[in-house]
Amino acid sequence: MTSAPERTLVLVKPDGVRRGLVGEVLRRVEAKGYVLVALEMRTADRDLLGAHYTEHAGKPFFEPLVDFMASGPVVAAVVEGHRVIEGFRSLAGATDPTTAAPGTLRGDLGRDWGERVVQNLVHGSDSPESASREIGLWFPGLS
Ligand code: RTP
Ligand code: MG
Repeated sequence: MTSAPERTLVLVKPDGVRRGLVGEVLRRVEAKGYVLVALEMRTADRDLLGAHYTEHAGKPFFEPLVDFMASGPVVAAVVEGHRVIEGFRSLAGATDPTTAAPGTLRGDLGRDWGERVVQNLVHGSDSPESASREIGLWFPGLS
């Protein structure tokens, strides 16, 4: 079956950058056969993070989540491939690193640090609509 390749937004979160896992995350993305089409390291401001996580606004973990995501640089990437949105979510594993399956990024490399918000190394867009919206936020110049 043929279909156009998808794009997704991947973030290596501040815990992943602090722990020196940027290369490992990008290595696994590329080893899977996905293609990096944009890549940038930056410390995100709270406006960008509020827009990025707008679906979670008002939830108890929203402010700790924004604090955590603003606590240091992240690596943002636009990644392309067939069914990459679903594929990267599968590679990342479940949100909770304690129960994320071995073999996944969060399962192999993450753990619960007992912090105010779950620190789980990576973000990946969860739908084509989210991917389009998030890529527009993080890489507004990308065609
Ligand atoms: P992400 O958006 O960062 O890729 O993670 P996700 O889809 O696996 O999880 P999501 O439900 O979108 O939640 C976003 C991030 O918020 C933190 N979180 N904490 N109950 C909690 O304490 C809780 N729930 C979510 C995590 O950092 C999660 O990745
Ligand atoms: Mg999410």
